[in-house]
Amino acid sequence: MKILITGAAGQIGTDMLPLLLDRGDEVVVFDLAPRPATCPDGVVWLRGDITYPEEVNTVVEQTRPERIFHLAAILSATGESIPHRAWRVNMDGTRNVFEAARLFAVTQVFFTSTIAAFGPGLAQPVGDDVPLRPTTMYGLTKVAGERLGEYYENTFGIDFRGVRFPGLINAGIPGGGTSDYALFMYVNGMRDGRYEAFCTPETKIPFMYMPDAIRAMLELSDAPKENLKRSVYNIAAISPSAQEIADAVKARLPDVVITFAPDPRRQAILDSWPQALDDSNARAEWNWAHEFDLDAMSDDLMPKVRALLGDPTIRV
Ligand code: AKB
Repeated sequence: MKILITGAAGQIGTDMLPLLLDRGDEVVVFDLAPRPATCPDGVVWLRGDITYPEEVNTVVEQTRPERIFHLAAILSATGESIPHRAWRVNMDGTRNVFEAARLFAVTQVFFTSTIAAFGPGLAQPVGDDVPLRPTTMYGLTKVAGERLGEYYENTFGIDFRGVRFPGLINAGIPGGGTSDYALFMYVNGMRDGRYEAFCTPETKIPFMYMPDAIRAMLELSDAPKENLKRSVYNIAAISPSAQEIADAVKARLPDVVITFAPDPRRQAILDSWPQALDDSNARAEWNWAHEFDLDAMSDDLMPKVRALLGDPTIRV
């Protein structure tokens, strides 16, 4: 199957590309960034700006993918520093993707939403069908993206699907998210022997290891449409406190020093997000089940981070 991925130079795309090639998909990437050295042979890498409809239309018209995985987005922390650019990329870019899918008969558009779509004060664990009152530009653009996808499905017949991702952790370069404190504990802890987290030790949000996240996208994308009662699903895996993550790193790196110095601005964002998600609909309708708990993730992640730190082509 021919698949177009927008924003594949980011956290998810980097790990997703080899998995798609391994299962025999034909993969085209559309990203503002140049082809990274890590990009596997066989991937067609087309550079362009998601905010320009003519560029998105040209790529979709020329490549004619069956499915688009729309990953291009500016995340929460970066989005708060450049909110107007975040609107352009996340809102205009998403509209451009749906419009190109309509114009050139793309069967399915897969959208990555987020726990940032939720706002403060919700009963825990947070379900699929609660009021969505996000406090960040990133979060509100993701809520709008969910509703826009449903509009394109209901109005133009595009098969729209998506997941609300927890904070994602992979052996990669943190992507400008407020949830990145977890990944920094591993990467900076291994690189520098220390890390000062910008949150409190008690901070608790949902997290997911990248192999689980990518498997979730592919399983939902391939699920029989008749089994699905909604388009966008909460998916969950683990909800460790920041202290528990620090303890998991320290259990494997006894000399690492992880301290906490909360940044009020980023702490307020984290406090507005769910502590835990109810993903029972995903588990019932398309058999979602995570595989990595905190220990299994830490055991698999840390050797990969060590290899990343030793790679001269990658600056972490
Ligand atoms: C972020 O921190 O902005 C993202 C997210 C939780 O969607 N990782």
